[in-house]
Amino acid sequence: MSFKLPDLPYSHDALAPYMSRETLEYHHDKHHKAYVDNGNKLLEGSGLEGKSLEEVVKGSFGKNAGLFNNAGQHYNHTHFWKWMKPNGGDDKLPGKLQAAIDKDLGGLAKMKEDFTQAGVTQFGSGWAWLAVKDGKLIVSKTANGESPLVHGATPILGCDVWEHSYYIDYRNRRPDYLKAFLDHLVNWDYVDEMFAAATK
Ligand code: MN3
Repeated sequence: MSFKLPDLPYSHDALAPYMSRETLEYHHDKHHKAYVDNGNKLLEGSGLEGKSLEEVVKGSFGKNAGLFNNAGQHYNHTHFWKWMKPNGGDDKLPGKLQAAIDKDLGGLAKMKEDFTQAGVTQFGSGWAWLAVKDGKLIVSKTANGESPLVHGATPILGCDVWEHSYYIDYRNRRPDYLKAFLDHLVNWDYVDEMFAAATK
């Protein structure tokens, strides 16, 4: 198996004005492509060739930093594009997911507040997360290419808070970017799909 850059599931213009064509051209076409190209070079001779992407991420964590950073970001970004959609972020969540957010996280408004706080307080580059751990939803943050996958949990929603994800559109206003992501971009149907897979 080798890594392959997935196509965006929408046009480069589709997420404007919340995420611009220019941001997606740099972030998907250049940054994500670099993780794929570098990951493929580092996969050779690593002993993890032929494994699934999740297995490469988990197998390289703490052992092969170069491969981990690129494979981890490839995993994160592959889902990140699908965690967004045009006209996303409406608050009508699928029933089971909404019920779990109410039960484990004190409701959608509180979940958004905690997710934003996680993203704002992640110093430097990294990700804010909604994940399933031991059957329950949690909000967390990680640095660089890490994800809940290497902390015993399954990510179901993540937002990239590295500056390349928002600086063109929001300059230094990371809280505004996180608010736009949650209120206008999140594809809750894809979050629900990952939630269902993680809790079955
Ligand atoms: Mn990124």
